[in-house]
Amino acid sequence: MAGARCVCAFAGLVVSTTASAEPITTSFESLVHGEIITNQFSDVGMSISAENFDYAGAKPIAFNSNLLGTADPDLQGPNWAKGNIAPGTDLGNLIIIPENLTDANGDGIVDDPDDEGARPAGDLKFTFSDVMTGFGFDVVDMEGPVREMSSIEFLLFGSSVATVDFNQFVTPGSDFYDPTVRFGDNSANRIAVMTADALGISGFTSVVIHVGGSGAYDNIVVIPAPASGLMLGIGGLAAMRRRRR
Ligand SMILES: [Ca+2]
Ligand SMILES: [Ca+2]
Ligand SMILES: [Ca+2]
Ligand SMILES: [Ca+2]
Repeated sequence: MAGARCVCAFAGLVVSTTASAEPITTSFESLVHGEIITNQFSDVGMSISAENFDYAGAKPIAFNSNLLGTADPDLQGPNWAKGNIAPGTDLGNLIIIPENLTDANGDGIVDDPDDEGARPAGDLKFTFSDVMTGFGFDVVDMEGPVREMSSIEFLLFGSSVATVDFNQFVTPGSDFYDPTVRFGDNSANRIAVMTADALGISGFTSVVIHVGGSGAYDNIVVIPAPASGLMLGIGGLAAMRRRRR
């Protein structure tokens, strides 16, 4: 019985940490340049997939922004040309929708990563194992949302519940306007977390970035819904009541 009590106490402890729903940031630094993303982020309950409208079978891959002489200098940092991420900020690995998955040397790593530059380029999809209530990200080399018409769509169990056009980030008066965002060649911008409240939804289980042109993404921030903590809390409370009797 002592063991059971220990489990109850632990469940109670989980309530206080999980219910606060701390943001989780994924920076992709565990990957190497050209590494294909499959299930590397299952530990944070996130899977990432890509669709390239011009290249069937594309998968998202890592792009090391610290390298020189890559196939796309616009993705090379850290001296970003513009945007609210200061020049000198080391973003390390980014993720891209690739225009090729060529692996001539057969080491399982894409030899020469390059992002798809067609307009539109494709979709980058993030799927979560739990309901999330916030999403933010960094975007590199978005040349112009008016030209590229990128948007971000939120889905709850497969149903579309909200869409934010990238134009909103640079249009005064829009819900998600940020006067510090500057798009353009070799730009780097941090898009602040959009909360479910601000989106007018209860939460979401996947996010699709409809990528309108060239560009790379990084520092994906998600805020888990406190619901799972709440359920643990109820369970923990019931267990404590049982223990008291
Ligand atoms: Ca990174
Ligand atoms: Ca290779
Ligand atoms: Ca490119
Ligand atoms: Ca560019």
